[in-house]
Amino acid sequence: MTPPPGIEQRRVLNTAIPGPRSAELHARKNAAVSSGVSTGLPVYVERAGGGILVDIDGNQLIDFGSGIAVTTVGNSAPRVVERVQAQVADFTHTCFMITPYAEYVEVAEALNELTPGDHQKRSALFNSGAEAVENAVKIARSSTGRQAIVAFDHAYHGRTNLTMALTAKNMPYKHRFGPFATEIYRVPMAYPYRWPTGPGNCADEAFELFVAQVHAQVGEENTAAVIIEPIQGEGGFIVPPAGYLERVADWCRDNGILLIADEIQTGFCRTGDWFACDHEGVVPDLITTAKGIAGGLPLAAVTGRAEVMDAVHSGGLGGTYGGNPVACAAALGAIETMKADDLPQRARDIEALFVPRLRELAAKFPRIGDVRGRGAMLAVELVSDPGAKTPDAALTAAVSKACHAAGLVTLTAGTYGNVLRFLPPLSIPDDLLTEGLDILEQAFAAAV
Ligand code: PLZ
Repeated sequence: MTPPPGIEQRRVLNTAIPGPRSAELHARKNAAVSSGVSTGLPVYVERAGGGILVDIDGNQLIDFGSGIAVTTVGNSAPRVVERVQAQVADFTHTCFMITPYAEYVEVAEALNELTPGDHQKRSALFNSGAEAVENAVKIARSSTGRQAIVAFDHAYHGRTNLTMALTAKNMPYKHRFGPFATEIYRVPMAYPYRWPTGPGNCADEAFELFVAQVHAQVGEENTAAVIIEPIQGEGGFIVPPAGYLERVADWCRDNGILLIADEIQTGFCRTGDWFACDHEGVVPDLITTAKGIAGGLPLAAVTGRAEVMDAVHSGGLGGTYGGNPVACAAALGAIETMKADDLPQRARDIEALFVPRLRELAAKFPRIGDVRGRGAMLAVELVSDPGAKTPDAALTAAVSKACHAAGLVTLTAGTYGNVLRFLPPLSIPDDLLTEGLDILEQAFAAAV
């Protein structure tokens, strides 16, 4: 992939991280912005592209975060920039619900073609991932005439009221923000590393528990939908065992329950396929997408079976900005880039480069309890005691902090805060990946 012109693809440390200008701006941030909005690494960014973030002190950081899995095609990817610039000069907004435009229809057509399954589909566009999830629930309830929604332990679906109810983790997402939406039920997740009787039993036992709990505590005939992230994101990059998703999908179908795949983090080439469901041959009834879809502009979608999507009464779905023309233009540029540059393959190449290094690290540092993920969505889970698998959030924070100080942007995740996750933009060159992994290794050596 060609990075945008002008940003040299190399790490540069001019000052301490964060530098003095960032520190100054951060003081202004603290005076102007609600302290409820926190920042993981307060370096203030001026430009970004390829695999590099340039800050206002002239430092160049290696990006292993993609703004939480958003800049899959890279920041300011050339085809995104070109389309957005043209669109913003043509018109910026009409409201699709009033006087529509072609770009929205083209994005819907692309989603219907690219998402799993070759059945008839329809799409609707929104602004954020949480809004897409809310609408998927509305559509599922409307089309089934049922109310209950089943979500999983460790799930993350957003921060709005309904999606907080779907999200599992209290701190920081839900604490003191209740009461939450009703008719949401939670079941155990198939989490191989932490499955009580061992990873080998996880698929069967987790599936049996899921079926038994929905039957006993909700009732199949009351259940509109089961919502699952095919690889859980914020919850800790939990990859269910092979076959588990397919069994859940089959069981849903047998019971007239819709399966909603939340591919907001996993979608659009991130995991080495267009969608994570593709890897397992699973075809969900509804799929939510956002993040990587539009190269950094806010856009989200629900795509699903035509008869499900069309069951909603006319005018029942919408919003002032949903499918904004500039965001749609960005999506068309991002999708064109994914196709032209074969980004699913690029994500698989990143996995091939990354995973052996992570396994070597795990052999060297036994407090890396698990290495997991797929494509360019990879993680290590850290424990203080490998036998007892005691989560080690302090070590995770220390390693992440050391990476930041060395100019590598890393993110953490996990219900227990003990997962280091890696989500590089697919536009990052190999030598920056290798350099980032060297920094990670040094960070472990210093912290353990
Ligand atoms: N579903 C699977 O990963 C967003 C959240 C960051 P929005 N994940 C990043 C934070 O702390 O707020 C996400 C996701 C999955 C839904 C969402 C929500 O997407 O665009 O943030 O609303």
